[in-house]
Amino acid sequence: MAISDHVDLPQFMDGLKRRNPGETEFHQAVYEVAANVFDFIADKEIYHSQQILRRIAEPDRVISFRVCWEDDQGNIRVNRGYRVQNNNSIGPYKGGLRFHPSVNQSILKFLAFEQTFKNSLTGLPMGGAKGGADFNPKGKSDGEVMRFCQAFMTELYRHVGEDMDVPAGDIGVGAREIGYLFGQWKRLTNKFTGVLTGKGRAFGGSPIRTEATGYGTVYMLQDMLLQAGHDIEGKTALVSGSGNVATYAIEKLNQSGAKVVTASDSTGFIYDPDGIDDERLAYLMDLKTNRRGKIEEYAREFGVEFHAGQRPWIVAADLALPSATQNEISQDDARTLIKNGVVAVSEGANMPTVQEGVQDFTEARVLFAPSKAANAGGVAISGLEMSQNSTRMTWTEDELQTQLRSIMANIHAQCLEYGSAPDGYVDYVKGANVAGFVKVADAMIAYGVV
Ligand code: NDP
Ligand code: 2IT
Repeated sequence: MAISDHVDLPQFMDGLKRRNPGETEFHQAVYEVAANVFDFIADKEIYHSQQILRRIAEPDRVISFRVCWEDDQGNIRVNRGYRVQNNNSIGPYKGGLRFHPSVNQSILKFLAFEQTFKNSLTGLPMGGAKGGADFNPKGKSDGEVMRFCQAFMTELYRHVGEDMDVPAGDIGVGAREIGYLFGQWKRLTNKFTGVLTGKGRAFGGSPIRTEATGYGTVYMLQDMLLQAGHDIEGKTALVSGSGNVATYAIEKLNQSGAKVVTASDSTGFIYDPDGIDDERLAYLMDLKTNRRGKIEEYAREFGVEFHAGQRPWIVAADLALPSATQNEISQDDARTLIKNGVVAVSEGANMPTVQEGVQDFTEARVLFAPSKAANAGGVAISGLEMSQNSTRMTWTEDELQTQLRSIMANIHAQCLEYGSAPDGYVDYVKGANVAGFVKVADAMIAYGVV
């Protein structure tokens, strides 16, 4: 069949939407990749004839199950759990678990699809998956969270394994939840293996896994700025979120000499014009991670502004690191950031910018690192946690810091290889999509039709 006989991008997207009705986040994630990949494969018959993109955009399997547990009042509660195993061409399925009331099949399919390309960019042998539940951990006691995690793993355990599928944390799943999940896995299987990453250091967790995503997002920012002749030192940064990714991004930004003036949660954002220094960051981490409070308390504690129900993008700054959730930068937000002179955006969260916003950043020649490149540091250290568990060894913190820095530099280099435009601008979106695609596609071709 000649290339001209194959479907074009609009036909491909029409088919995807027809087969996955209403799954808007999934459509968005696939479109972003397909737009670049269609250009790249225009003259490469093998990728067309083997239907590679069509195959990657059809998850290997979507598992959905009932999770039944008892709350502190003795009421029976029912949630829906999922695991989307998108693609295991280059390694065991790998990706986080999200516990949030908004979780649905569309969101997990988008995340599992993205994860496939992100994991490929790390250079480590990991396929893509994502899972979670529409469980809301807010306001639940530790006992309720424990019983939920145990009920969730009681079904999930039959679908995961250290060489099959290795989950980790994401929104609403941190050290506490991973501990409960691993404890239940161990009880059900009578095995002690690296079936989850992000574990506590006392039971097989890796040094710097907690810091890795936020740090990596800043390393990507540093490399982009350096490539374009800018310096991070002295720049003002907006961060959204105040969870795992956001707080360690703030820590690394502080270490790099930038000033972070915002942080947020689902209730609004704080604006601290003097900067969230290390002391205030320690307060924020304790508030959000240990006390599970609302960010307004930070504003009260330090006498700064709290903007209820708003996101930080209205504040003028040089750098933006969206690190809360998907689609948190609307097209209007992107335009406001551009108008206020933003130089670079590094996405800590997964797909935090709407498609039209990404286009506006690109047209305005803003340096823009998409999530699959920028936040890959977390899953990269997860991959190294798997290696350490397999060999029953623990590497030193210094070794892992060096590895994380070099993995992020390598991702930056891959983006340059596939995303450099003739005018010198680097299209990191294109670079990441194509570099992530090639490895997975070539493995799939090697396997034949499976
Ligand atoms: P956490 O649960 O630790 O923190 C999430 C933060 O985002 C909280 O401040 C939360 O506010 C806020 N948030 C969550 N949902 C919404 C929403 N719908 N609207 C507004 N604010 C919201 O999660 P992580 O830091 O782990 O994850 C943040 C992002 O980073 C996600 O997109 C995740 O997929 C991505 N990511 C995470 C990795 C990791 O290693 N953890 C790796 C790569 C990407 P509140 O406290 O009020 O709920
Ligand atoms: O989106 C992500 O990369 C994560 N939530 C981390 C996945 C992992 O397996 O560490």
